[in-house]
Amino acid sequence: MKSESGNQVECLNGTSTWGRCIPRSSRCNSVPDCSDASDELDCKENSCFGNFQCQDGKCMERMYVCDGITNCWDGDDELNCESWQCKEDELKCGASVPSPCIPMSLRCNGQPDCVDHSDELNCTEECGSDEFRCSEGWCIPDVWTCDGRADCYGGEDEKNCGECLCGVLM
Ligand SMILES: [Ca+2]
Ligand SMILES: [Ca+2]
Ligand SMILES: [Ca+2]
Repeated sequence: MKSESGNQVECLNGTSTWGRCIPRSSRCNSVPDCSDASDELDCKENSCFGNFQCQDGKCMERMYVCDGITNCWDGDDELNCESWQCKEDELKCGASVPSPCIPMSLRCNGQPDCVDHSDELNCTEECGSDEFRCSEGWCIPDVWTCDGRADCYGGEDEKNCGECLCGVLM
């Protein structure tokens, strides 16, 4: 890395998909963000900065820890999830185990990031006139109802859609 200050770090060659710098959280997450992958250098020595380190040394974003999917080679990202603690700028998805900690910036961004959609709970008091309220509380555009894909956690946006009127040619 060239320099690190505040919430950004500068790529060695100065180019990335983000521009000259990348967010600090992308440093040592095992995803190359700088075009020269300089953000993934010297990561084991530095304990992956704010990210999670697998026992084999691989780094990854904390939101993949205790998300129910094994990401570390030996599965240690899904161990001891009862005691997995979120940081101050993170949100715990639901109360079940395992449940991951996601960045607080994903709360109320209009897109469910937690499996149970709890990050989109209680975000707006009312849905707009062209929106549908899911029972878990988040609003989806009307056009997402009856589009054949469940967007609400309980799938109620795909209920009461009217049955296909087949059989009229009998
Ligand atoms: Ca990275
Ligand atoms: Ca995982
Ligand atoms: Ca979200």
